[in-house]
Amino acid sequence: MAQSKRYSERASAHTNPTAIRLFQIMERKQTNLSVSADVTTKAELLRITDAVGPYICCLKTHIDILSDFDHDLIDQLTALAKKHDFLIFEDRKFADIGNTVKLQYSSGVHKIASWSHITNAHIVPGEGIVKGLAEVGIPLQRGLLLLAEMSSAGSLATGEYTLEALRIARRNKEFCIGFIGQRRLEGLIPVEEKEDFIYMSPGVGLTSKGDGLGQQYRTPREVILDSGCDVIIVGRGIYGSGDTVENAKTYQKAGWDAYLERIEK
Ligand code: S5P
Repeated sequence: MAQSKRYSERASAHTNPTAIRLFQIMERKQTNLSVSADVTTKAELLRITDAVGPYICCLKTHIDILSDFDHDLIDQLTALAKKHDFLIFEDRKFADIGNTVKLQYSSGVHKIASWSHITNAHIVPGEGIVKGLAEVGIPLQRGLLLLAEMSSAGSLATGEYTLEALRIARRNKEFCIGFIGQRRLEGLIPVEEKEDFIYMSPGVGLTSKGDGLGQQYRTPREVILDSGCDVIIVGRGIYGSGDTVENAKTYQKAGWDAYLERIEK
């Protein structure tokens, strides 16, 4: 099972270039932390990114919440990704028919596919959404995560819906590198040989249990060790209060310690 293997071993066995890069970065920097910097100005996003850059494997963005978005921001984020050695994941949560998401991914103001190594999609529209995104993403060697589960209370992504995400990913392995979810799913339907999906899990907090708007938090240990996920996604737990750099270091250590405990089990 993938969860008992080292990230480096998984890098050597994988075929998707983005998945390989992510695993290599995780091993090199000893981090399974992705910071979600959900702020609304370019200056704040760049400041947080430069501060947490050394401690993360991946920066997660919501590019459409920025009130002063411009292409210089993309140039600067790309430069920071090179400087600190991390990937960029635009959390766009595509949710339309294949033809529409293809345009949303490649075009518009944000031109997401041109700079974001990873993006994600809901499976509500069916498999066509993956086919549409893949037409843009595969030639650029990008990776896609499917939302198999959500961290929010009352999420409808459960049961058969969640299993369908796994089935769709299995049929589209060249582009689907994994899931946004709360736990590894492979145990639920038979595992196929040489299959290795990356599980990124949001809703992670060491002190808070929720935010009053439905978000629910678990600790890095619960996410990585108990649920077998690979990457912890942390937002307000890092930039919300206190010292951003110290918080990033704390989550990096908690996530990495849980991973070491998992592979040594
Ligand atoms: O199920 C989900 C999926 C995602 S991608 N629950 C989530 O919270 N997210 C995202 O993770 C959400 O959009 C936000 O950007 C981040 C969590 O932020 P936090 O401040 O609650 O840690």
